Amino acid sequence: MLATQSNTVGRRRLHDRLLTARRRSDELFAVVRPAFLYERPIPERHRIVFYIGHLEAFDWNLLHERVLGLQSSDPEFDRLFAFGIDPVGGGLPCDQPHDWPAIDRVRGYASEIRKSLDTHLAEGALDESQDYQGFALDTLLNVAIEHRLMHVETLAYMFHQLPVEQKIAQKESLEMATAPVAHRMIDIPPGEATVGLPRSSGIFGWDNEFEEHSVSVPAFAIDQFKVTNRQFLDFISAGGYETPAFWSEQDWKWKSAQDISHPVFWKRYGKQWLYRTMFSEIPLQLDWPVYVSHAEASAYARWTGKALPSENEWQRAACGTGADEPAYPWGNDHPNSQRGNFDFVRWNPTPVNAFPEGQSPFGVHDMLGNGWEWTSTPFAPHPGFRAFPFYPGYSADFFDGKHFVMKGGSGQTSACMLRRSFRNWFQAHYQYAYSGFRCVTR
Ligand code: AVJ
Ligand code: FE
Repeated sequence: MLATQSNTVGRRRLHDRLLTARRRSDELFAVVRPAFLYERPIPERHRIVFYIGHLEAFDWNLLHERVLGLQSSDPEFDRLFAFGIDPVGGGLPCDQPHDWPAIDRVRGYASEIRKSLDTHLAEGALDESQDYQGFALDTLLNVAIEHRLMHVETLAYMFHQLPVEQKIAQKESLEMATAPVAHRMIDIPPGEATVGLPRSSGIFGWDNEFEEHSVSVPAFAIDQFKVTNRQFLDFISAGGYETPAFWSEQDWKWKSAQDISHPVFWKRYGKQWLYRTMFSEIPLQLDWPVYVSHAEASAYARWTGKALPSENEWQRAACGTGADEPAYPWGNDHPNSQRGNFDFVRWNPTPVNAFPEGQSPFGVHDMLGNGWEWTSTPFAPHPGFRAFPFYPGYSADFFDGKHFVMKGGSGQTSACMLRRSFRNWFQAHYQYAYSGFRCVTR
């Protein structure tokens, strides 16, 4: 009886979190002027309209039959918005705006789903003790919530690429004065770090976060701060984009074919550099972290004679205290706005030294928030990995040696995904994420 009551309370709390996440995604879509909802700001991704349907289709496909025993009234949309339209020939997608249903139909589909899910999730009739393919209802609800919140971040940086006239400007707090950044490296002695999440913890995690394991990490030194736009400008001035020796063969080919000569967030204006914020263009902010692809980050690292950290090194520098490792770099307190730039407080980065209260036990700053950090580690399963049976491709589809682990988080990362085991990943040539890096020497 008691167990059932607390489960019901837990479900209500998760349902509330789902409603809050929906408000976030609704607010974000409202930033795009309606005339531009069929645009595709990033060539590799879908048109914006897809995601309006996708967020709801995902929740529906996960829950309607498996948990709620409901029939779908629109299986065609369920499929369309689960995956979108496959690019023909494996290249970039080439679907046209008119290939997609009218916005009113998409919105109608979305609101029907919300109504139905909310009615049934709020009912007391759910059997809380039941498991679904071995997973509790809580797990499925967390999957729905975090899936949506991950898309809120990927949509934010997708909308970042939309021309400013196509967006309704929101207030950007850009002014944050900090002391000049004094870069240095911090020695991390050899020792242990704990990577991954134990299945027994009861903490929600995605399939790729399990199982927990201990790694022993040789001595290395790591940048105290993320690499800044100022430092990256030095790389550009030194001819970084024109020197093949700094690039792997594949990365050089990509850079040359795409004619890339600076971070995608920068814009050359005569002899001046501008920075493209979410809603404006401002002078390049030299103390902000640079956001670049893995390829550009690796080239910079090679130029300095350093390297990108491995996932294990990153974990060791963030929380690897040996015993009783903290939940976050700063300790066990829940994330709050003094600890770093995350959880949607601002649209843009801050200087890299803005959050001394977020530093790790070794004194490394800004490890959570203000931009993900690329690692040198290809995305691969931890020992003991098992794909979620209700979403088999979530991670496994990307264990292909072409995706690299990113750790940390950005201004648009929800606090719930700052847990130490969370892993993000993108391809080496993906320039659009809020993702920078720091370097190591060994
Ligand atoms: C974990 C951010 C790489 O956006 O491709 C959303 C998350 N997967 N829907 C992505 C995701 C399916 C994923 N990342
Ligand atoms: Fe998705």
